[in-house]
Amino acid sequence: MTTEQTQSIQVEDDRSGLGIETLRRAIADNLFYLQGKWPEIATLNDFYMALANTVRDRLMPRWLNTIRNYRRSEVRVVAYLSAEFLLGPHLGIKLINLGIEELVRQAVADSGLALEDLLAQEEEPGLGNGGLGRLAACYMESLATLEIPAIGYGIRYEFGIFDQELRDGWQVEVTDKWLQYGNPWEIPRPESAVMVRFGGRTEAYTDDEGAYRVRWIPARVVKGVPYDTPIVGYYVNTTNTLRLWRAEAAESFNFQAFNQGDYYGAVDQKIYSENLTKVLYPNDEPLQGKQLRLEQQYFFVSCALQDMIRLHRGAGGDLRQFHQKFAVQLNDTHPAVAVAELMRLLVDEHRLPWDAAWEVSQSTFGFTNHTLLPEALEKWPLPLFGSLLPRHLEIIYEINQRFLDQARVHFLGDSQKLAQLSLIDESGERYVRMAHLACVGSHAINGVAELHSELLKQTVLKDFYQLWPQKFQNKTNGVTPRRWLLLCNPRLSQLITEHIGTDWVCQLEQLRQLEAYAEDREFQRQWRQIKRAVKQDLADHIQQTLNIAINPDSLFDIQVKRIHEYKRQHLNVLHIITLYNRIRRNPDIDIVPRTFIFGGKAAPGYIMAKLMIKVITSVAEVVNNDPQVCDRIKVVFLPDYNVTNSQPVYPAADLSEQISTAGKEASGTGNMKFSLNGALTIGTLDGANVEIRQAVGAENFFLFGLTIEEVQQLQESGYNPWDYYNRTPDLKEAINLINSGFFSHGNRELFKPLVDSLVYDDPYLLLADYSAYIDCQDTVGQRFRETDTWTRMSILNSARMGYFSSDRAIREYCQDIWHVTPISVQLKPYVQADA
Ligand code: GLS
Repeated sequence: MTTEQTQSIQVEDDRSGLGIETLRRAIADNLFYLQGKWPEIATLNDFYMALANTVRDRLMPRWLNTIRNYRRSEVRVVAYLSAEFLLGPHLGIKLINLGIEELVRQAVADSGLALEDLLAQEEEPGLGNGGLGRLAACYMESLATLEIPAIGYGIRYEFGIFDQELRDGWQVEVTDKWLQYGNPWEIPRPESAVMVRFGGRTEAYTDDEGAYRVRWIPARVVKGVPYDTPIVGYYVNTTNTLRLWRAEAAESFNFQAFNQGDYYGAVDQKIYSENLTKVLYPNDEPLQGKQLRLEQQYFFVSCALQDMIRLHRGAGGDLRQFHQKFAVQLNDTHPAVAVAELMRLLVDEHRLPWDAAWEVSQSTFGFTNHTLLPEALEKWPLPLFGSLLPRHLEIIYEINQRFLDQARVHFLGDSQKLAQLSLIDESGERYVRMAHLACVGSHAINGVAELHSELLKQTVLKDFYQLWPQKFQNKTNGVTPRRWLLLCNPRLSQLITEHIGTDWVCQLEQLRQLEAYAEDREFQRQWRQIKRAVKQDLADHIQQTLNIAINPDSLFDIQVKRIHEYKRQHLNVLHIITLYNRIRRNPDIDIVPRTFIFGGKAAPGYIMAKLMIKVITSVAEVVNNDPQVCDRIKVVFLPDYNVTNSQPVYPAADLSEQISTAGKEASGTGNMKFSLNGALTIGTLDGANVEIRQAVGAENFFLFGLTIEEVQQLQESGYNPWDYYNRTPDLKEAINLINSGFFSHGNRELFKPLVDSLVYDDPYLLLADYSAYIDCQDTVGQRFRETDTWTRMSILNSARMGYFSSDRAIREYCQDIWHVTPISVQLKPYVQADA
């Protein structure tokens, strides 16, 4: 035996070691023992799973030591409650954050594989609809990077956001079977399951000490099983937990039916229970009003709070100090029932006096609002709420009574004000207003961009602002530079690092040093070269997957986001048709070649949004096949827009379309990703566009359109889109062309709902903004020709985006709302495998 052979192999080496040889051995080992395959018969997915497990092993010491920190009594933990976490693929970002991307690339290459091919195998967990869910994912990543102890609580949907296919230019929804080949990133923890009750009735009783109490006798019980996913920070040990809950049948509950021979009854119960977390509701900014949705909300919130209480008590904590252990953030109103649930747990189950419990609750919760759209403000019909959560309705009544007593003093004699503030909407059919419950139950309320936070105070939450101005804050959204620059744009990241070092990755404000190079000819050349290369990659991908040839030197004009009337993808279409008409009118016209790229899903029940997709694909079909124009305009609709597919898109944009009607987009975060990657924005004064423009400089931003004040004035004075249609020839021509059946094989009915909505109603003021938009687009075209100017503007956009890092946003939440501080995680040895 050689000396080497006599040394014991420490478990640490095999499962945490980072030598190339160790990595290769680990991958081969996982392939054999976990996947049960020889390399010769292994699929790419088997190799992906083997690699994913290899990486997961390397996270374990960090993860377990982070969990140890949660349990320390003096540590305050952030609990981020969100019905959606749109994480995107894990493997790439975990390699980057662990700093092992190159090592692993080499280890994989030594086995004859390309890392990119393995990365492409991953099914992303699409457990969210759009911006709100993606924000939660960026925030989890920043919390870990900033070494803040945090747990994300949400739902482990078996089917996430549907996959989008296009058939004949229409969206078709396909079930997202993201779990079908297994999920290497999660660990089920059945031993930590909790029970969640639904329905039934309540009953008053007197306890041993003679106190009046209420008990809830539920009709059904569902088991919540947690599945944990590690979220690792960038170059730190902190690896926080995302704990997602899956509903299962509570077996004990079925025994009776089963013993009586009612086998099907018992199985029904199982199916009923498992349905709870089966599928994500696919509406962004929804008003669903579906019972199952309320069941989902209550389910995960109850699981989360029971889990937190157990953790707190397990660490020897007193429930009167619960708020010192946990800072709980409500990500929109979806988890707002938490306010009533925490009260129920504290008062009914743990026998705290009401006032003490209320103080704990209010000190625990913070509430973020993410939208002003009236149709998105959640309210539940009272009978539905009461039948599902009878005890919570009583608690809400009690909260409301006490709250209104307090408000009455402030608004003496103003009964209308009290009716407006009430947690119960009694103006017609009665509803529970979830935003009101969240406001009353939280110590801090915030919007997600300056403009949005101001509008909240003036509109939907005006009465609450009058009552408690001190509760209101702004926390402008941010995005993580690790995924949205370092990972998605490696070429640009490298160029930046070569010039200013690596600090920007965690201190995004450092990008400002690039300003010094904005006029530097050589730097500009390199900047352009990279943009060109990235555009070429996207062009190749589009050629391969959609068989559309696009010119990488054309202006890439990109709008990717959920399809919604307020986001106005159809305004963009009107511009395309206007250009098309110009070329047809004057075939020799000198216009900048443009490639219009769209991507986004429409809610399956949102007919108008689906028609918007059809109009885009129909215009694409005509334009792309018209020999007169197709070398100057191309239109592409990228199917199945999701996190994975978006990553090559942001870096390739020259122009970012952020054209929502002023006052409608709460913030936007795509706007940030584009600008960070050097795209210029054409946008309205809406959401975070306002702050992006301030940051990058008005001269580096293409502004157009009505301001929020002008929008309000126009609507108050009686907006008539028909007048705009009639007095704007280009607009009329564009709309008429759609109406004539030109883009629909002569079918004049197809787009009639869309056209009628525009010329007779136009709730989002496309026609009012049309001329300003076209003029602004003309300026964009001219400026694009001034290559050096454009490049300078592009560099300055990236250089000045530091503020929009989710690290900055999370620091603000920590300081102003959660009052938590970083704690570094010490890696204690976990195996002593000495010979
Ligand atoms: C949203 C808003 O519409 C976006 O403007 C915002 O950026 C995002 C995150 O704050 O939240 N609200 C919502 O319901 N879906 C969103 O994307």
